[in-house]
Amino acid sequence: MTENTTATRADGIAAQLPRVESALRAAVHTDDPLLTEMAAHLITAGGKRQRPLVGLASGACAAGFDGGDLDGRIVQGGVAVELVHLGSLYHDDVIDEAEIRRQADSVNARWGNLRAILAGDFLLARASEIAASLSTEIAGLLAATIAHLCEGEVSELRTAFSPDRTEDEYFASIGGKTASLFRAAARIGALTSGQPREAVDALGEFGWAYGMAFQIVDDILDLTASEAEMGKPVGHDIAEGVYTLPVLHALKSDRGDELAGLLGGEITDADVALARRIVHETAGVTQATVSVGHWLDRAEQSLAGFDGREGAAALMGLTGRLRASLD
Ligand code: GRG
Repeated sequence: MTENTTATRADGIAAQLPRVESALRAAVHTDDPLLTEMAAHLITAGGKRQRPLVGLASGACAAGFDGGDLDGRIVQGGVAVELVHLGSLYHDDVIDEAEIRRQADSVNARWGNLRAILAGDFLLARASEIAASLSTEIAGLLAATIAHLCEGEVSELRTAFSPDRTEDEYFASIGGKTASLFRAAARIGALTSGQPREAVDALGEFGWAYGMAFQIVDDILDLTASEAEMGKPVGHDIAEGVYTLPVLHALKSDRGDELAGLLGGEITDADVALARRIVHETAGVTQATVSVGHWLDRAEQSLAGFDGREGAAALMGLTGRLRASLD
């Protein structure tokens, strides 16, 4: 299959995203105008809708699907997952005291922490309602995934400001906070399209490996991209004491002691810039990029049983784009 065909198929699935958008808006509507406005705030602000895309494309891996409109249950699955993602962003921005999200004011910056937490709770409640309408298994899966997100976040907090954070601790944390939701997106797409158990598991594997790669890329870009490219402040992880894969590699390099001297506690903006420069001057980013490649290889290998399926071509399009984002 040519790269062009792969890209076209990914775009074909993306053509279903407007259905996700209108269902998202319907899901957050309530009789209270303030709650509706707060709950819709980040939906309006944008976002890449990566998790619904993985869900839709996984649904399109079903045998016999050859394009056209996907079943409404697959769309609703993608909506439930995006609502959990949104809820986690509302809470995360309160935790981090972040002011900007999706190039807009964060909900906490605009309405305060109390309302941001409540609006985040509301999004999780709506996600749970939709999941329960799909099946008991999907409701259980989404609930377990919310627990994994919390575990991932708590494990990140436990190792905050620790230059001794291990790679295993890093991978456990990103598995919980990011990969678990991508895995749920893929499994829900497979379940709502009625695929057999082996297919649900294989697509879940895809989601997990893709989610790991996605978070490592996010972590690399926090160190290498500009504020304009990211639409939010960069170098944020180092300032927050979250030492990500490139930093952990750099700490093991011959510049490790120099870098460790800057880390471990509150840090000035000038020292964040210096720490970023040191990481750049080591092989840390390159080594983390190699790790992204391994996770993406693993994601692609899990699609072996879906050769020729519409959705598999779309998922391959996503891995290809993530690979290219670091070029
Ligand atoms: C209550 C569900 C819940 C969770 C509580 C706060 C928390 C525990 C978890 C935070 C998880 C988190 C924010 C992980 C980061 C994931 C990540 C890579 C976010 C950015 O995702 P993108 O790039 O963002 O897909 P857009 O804006 O494009 O959707």
